[in-house]
Amino acid sequence: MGLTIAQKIIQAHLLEGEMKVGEEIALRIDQTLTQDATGTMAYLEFETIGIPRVKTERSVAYIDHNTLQCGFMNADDHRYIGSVAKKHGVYFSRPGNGICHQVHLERFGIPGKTLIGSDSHTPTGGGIGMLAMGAGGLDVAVAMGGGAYYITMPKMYKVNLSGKLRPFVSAKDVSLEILRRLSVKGGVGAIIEWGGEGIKTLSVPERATITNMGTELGATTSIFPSDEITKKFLEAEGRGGDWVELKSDEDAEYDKIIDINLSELKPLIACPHSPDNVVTVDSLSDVKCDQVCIGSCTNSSLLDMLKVAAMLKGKTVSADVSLSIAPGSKQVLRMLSDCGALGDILASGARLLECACGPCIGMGFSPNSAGVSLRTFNRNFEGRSGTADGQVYLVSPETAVASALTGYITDPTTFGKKLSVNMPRKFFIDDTAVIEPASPEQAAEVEVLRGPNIKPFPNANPVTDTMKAECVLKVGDNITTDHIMPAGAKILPYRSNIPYLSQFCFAVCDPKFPERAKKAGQSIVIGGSNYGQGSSREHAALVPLYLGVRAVIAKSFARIHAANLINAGIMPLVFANEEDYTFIGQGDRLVLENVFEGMDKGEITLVDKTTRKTYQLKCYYTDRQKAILKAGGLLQFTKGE
Ligand code: MIC
Ligand code: SF4
Repeated sequence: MGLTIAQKIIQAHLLEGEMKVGEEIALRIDQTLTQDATGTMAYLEFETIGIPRVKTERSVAYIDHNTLQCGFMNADDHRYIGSVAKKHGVYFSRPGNGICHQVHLERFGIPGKTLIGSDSHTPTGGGIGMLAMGAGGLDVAVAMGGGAYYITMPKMYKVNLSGKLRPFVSAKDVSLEILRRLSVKGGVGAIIEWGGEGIKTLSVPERATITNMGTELGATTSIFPSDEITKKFLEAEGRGGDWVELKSDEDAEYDKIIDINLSELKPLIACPHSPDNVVTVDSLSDVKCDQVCIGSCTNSSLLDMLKVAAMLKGKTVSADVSLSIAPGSKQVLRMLSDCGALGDILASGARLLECACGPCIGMGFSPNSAGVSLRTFNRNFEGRSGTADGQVYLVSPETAVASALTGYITDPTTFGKKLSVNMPRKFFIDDTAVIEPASPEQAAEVEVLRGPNIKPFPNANPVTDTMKAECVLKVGDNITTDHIMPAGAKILPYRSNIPYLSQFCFAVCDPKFPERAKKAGQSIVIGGSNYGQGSSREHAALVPLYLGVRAVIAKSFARIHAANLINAGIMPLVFANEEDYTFIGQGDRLVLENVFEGMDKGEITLVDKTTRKTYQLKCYYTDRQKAILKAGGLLQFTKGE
């Protein structure tokens, strides 16, 4: 039987396990990336593991999330990451150089290589044929130290594209279409390969938009072949030598095949508060906009920005709309400025933000009260914008501009017949904002600079055979990591200060949760399906750990979050009968019995002392995961190895 592209890369990097769907496999990791909001913790963990120099082919530390610097916290963390990177062999992309995924694609990504990043949108690298996955910071730390990355062997889905996008219909609309069809759970446990004749009409930035947003499907990752288009992109980056061809075998088998005819797509929009809440743009034409934001790792490439500039040229943004533009990297900004397109953008009345995540993670530019904000981003979870009642819609850059100009949600295909931009054959290359690490000989002299915001992480808590705990919170389906551990300008600067962060745990669902959990001492959280979807932030596990959470019982879990819980020594458990979810209430006194035997059997008994009922819970832990839980988390497990 032939192999898919992902299976080929997995086969070439397989350290342990068999390529059988559902089995745990261990992969050799060629490259890692971190960003600053998850990076401080990842490097603290790397230091604790105690390996002097990274063993990957390339590891890069980016500063892109925490760039507001209201006080010493972010600046201290930047200095910490810069110095720790220098000491241990990691390249350091300075603040202002751009969003990790955009810069990594431009300057470091290589087709056929494995990449893990402490950010859920790492699959952006799939746009050039990398096997690129989001992971918790600790998994990235272990990989930097030369350790394997463990995943469950995914199913293989294929999306066959045919036709060609019409003018003003965009790669973003392809992402929204697949989300409309599959939902935010539709990609769980799968790698999505994009193929068919239609991919020949999509450039690398467009492909990267699509693989980036595959994260919102819950997919392990998404990948495009590496073809002539990939080659042209790498050549434009002066990296033609990094190109290799990658394609699936003719007789490769897929678990699911989805067909999308690009020519038939219409501009789409995801309504508040979920990326799969998708309708056509023209169905919302009476909705007035307050704010429009263009940027984020989904839509901040030069191609996107040139289209935006072409649409804005000679026009003025509606007086009722505040428009922001954040190019994805210094390279994009420089080229926009050199060709005059930046002038067209600014002349329209747009506000220029720095090359960073910014409003996407609530770092400034929050909308007004109940404001309608159209964003070219990938997530519109409730409260994420920083305005609790903000109404965030996800759109393409084309829809964003058309709407910013009219002041209403506007279908951009009504805008004109043609939208063409000239992409340069060579990109402007300037890597001065990437600091090289010290040589192994000089590394000993590098001092790691730590600020007072860095606090020790929570103590390990090995799983015990009987675990008595109170149900301190019961939540519904699709709880995101933004619910569990919110971000935003006020909280994000404290990512290396777990005690401080703990005050905000589950603030969106129930502000009293931290107090209650602390009082209970040991606790359990009950969740619905797809618990922990969204980001890779391990803080959504470390903070509950700090507050005493010992287990989360849910109908199902998102991949990265389940791994983060185990890494933190918290048991993710699944209801054997989903209906049992209904019977457990907040405040119930719960006991997990015969845990060790249950872990081996794959089924643990839960006794609800309050209602005197007994339930069966499934746990699908591998021997490695059982050992991690018994050790009290991956860090202890790794140190003890
Ligand atoms: C996000 O988009 O939610 C983030 C912020 O980039 C996160 C990482 C984090 O929480 O720091 C992600 O996607 O993993
Ligand atoms: Fe940054 Fe937003 Fe992308 Fe996350 S999704 S990496 S916050 S731009």
